[in-house]
Amino acid sequence: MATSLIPFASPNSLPKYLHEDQDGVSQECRHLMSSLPRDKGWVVKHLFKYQGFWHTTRQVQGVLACQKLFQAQETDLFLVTTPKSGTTWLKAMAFAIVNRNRYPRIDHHPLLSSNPHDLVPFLELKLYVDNNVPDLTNLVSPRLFSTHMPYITLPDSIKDLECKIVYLCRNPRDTLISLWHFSNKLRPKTIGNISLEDAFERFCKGLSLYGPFWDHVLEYWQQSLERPERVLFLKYEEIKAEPKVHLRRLAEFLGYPFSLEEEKLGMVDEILKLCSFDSLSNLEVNRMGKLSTGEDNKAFFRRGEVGDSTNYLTPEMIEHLDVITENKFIGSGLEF
Ligand code: PAP
Repeated sequence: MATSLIPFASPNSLPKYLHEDQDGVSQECRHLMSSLPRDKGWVVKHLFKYQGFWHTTRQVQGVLACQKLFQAQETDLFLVTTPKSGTTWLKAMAFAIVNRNRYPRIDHHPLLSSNPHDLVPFLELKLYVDNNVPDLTNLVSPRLFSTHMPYITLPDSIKDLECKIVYLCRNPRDTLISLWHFSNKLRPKTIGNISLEDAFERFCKGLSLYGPFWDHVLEYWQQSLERPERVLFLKYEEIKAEPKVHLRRLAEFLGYPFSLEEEKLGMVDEILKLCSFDSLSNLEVNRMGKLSTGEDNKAFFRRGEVGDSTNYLTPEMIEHLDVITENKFIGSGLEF
């Protein structure tokens, strides 16, 4: 079984949502956190359980600010994911679909010079992080936002206005391995190493960023069954297996279906190529650049494959995870 050989990041290079000092944390947030269950984090010292899911200190603050201040518009589109389930890919595809009339020239496309995370901002991790009050007045309609927030935590206006939500998840084995690698890249030296065994144990207990993984997925699965016109439920593995089918589905759901003429011109293939792992990960901006929130862009591109977890997890670990998944999803109609 492989262990991480990735060098530690310095604490200064941590994105804001992982800062642990109390300086920028509001009184309200500190007060709330003192009453929340807490446990050990993978990257930071502590995670806090808010509304049934685990967050870092600054995430709790971002979530609270967002719940209080964010006002959705009917035309807004939300991309929701469990961490490491293909968020970067989904952002690229949705951005390219929705903005294809604004950027008809693929050779001058914003995705060639900006990381998808800078084009589709996270609500709680970027816009509202640290109690920031973002100026959203210049955003063109439809506004595209993303979040890892569980359904229960979404700001009321998103639910009240019945905004469209695209939810993407990935099988828990590959999600866990991707999250473990990502955590290794971000973790400061001061809190030491996390073994894969430790990460596995915590993930299985539900103790991971925005975990329990299964509860997060089930909430949105349920919503997609109850209101399919409002919540589109996607799986990373299914997009990998049939990219064209799912890109078309995504475009239709978002309200931007491909016309016959666009189909004939090969637009579906062009967008898929632009957003592919190979194209995005080889761009200068994604090899050398950093996000405005501090992470290296390259941290979001590793293998981009289905099944890499078998290179890390023992057969016993895989079986254990599969049993948890089966038990959690029993009767839901959902499986991986
Ligand atoms: P986030 O939730 O922190 O934003 P996210 O983009 O979901 O991260 O996770 C990165 C994973 O998506 C990586 O998976 P891996 O660790 O198993 O390799 C990354 O390689 C993969 N990924 C990024 N871009 C693409 C893409 N264009 N196509 C397919 N997979 C991708």
